[in-house]
Amino acid sequence: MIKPDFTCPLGRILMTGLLTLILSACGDNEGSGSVFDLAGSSGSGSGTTIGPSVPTGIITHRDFVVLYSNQDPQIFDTMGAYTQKTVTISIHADDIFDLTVSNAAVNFATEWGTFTDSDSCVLSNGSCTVDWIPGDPATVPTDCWVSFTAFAVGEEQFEDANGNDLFDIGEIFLDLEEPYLDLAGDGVFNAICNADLVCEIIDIVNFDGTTPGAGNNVHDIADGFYNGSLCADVAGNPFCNTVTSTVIHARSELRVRSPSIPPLPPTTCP
Ligand SMILES: [Ca+2]
Ligand SMILES: [Ca+2]
Ligand SMILES: [Ca+2]
Ligand SMILES: [Ca+2]
Repeated sequence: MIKPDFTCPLGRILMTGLLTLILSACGDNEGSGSVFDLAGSSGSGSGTTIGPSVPTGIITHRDFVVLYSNQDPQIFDTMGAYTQKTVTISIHADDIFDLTVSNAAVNFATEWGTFTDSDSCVLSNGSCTVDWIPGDPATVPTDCWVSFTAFAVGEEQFEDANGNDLFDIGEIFLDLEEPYLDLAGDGVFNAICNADLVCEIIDIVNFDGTTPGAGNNVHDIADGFYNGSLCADVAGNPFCNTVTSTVIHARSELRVRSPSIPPLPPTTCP
């Protein structure tokens, strides 16, 4: 998994997911208010075979990535006047076998600015987009980094150590907390709001299971279970959960700038 480096501006653009890593051996509000169905189906992995894998149709947290049509928009002209620019925000989503997912809804939340048409889109061949424009220049984030979060129903990722396409006892999984909008850019949930009264909380989950898919007015921490469709032994593995999906999310930051701020350097591979 990519480990986000929030000390590096490029790292802050690139990704996001975040999380609590658990060894299974150890035993907003900017949300749209959408209600997700957390029910899932059981997996039936058969291990690596020659020939095409069978798509699960479920987004894995491992491959849920936010991309921007312009990762460094200049929103003020040389006279210091605000210039409205549209940035298209894309999501890329695969399943556990790196096969694209279609027909799943993805929601977006932002720290600042406006989604011009919708804050949600539906995946087609692993991708969909929303359009965003900068907000009131008087309230641009002081650090010029605008936080975004994309979230959707999906499943947690695990390290398939024995290659049987299933989550087994002893394998590592990534236990996800509820989505949030990282206003502070510190990689953790803070119960704060900004001057525009946009808050970090995105209340879309109630992990106690009484009202799955609905909010509970608090930020839920990770539940301690693997939420996914590929448990090898649901009854025998204490880390398997009968709720086989959850709300995954990707956090990202977009830098906006004036002409006095130089463009970001091009990204290079190591
Ligand atoms: Ca396995
Ligand atoms: Ca935070
Ligand atoms: Ca909640
Ligand atoms: Ca979990």
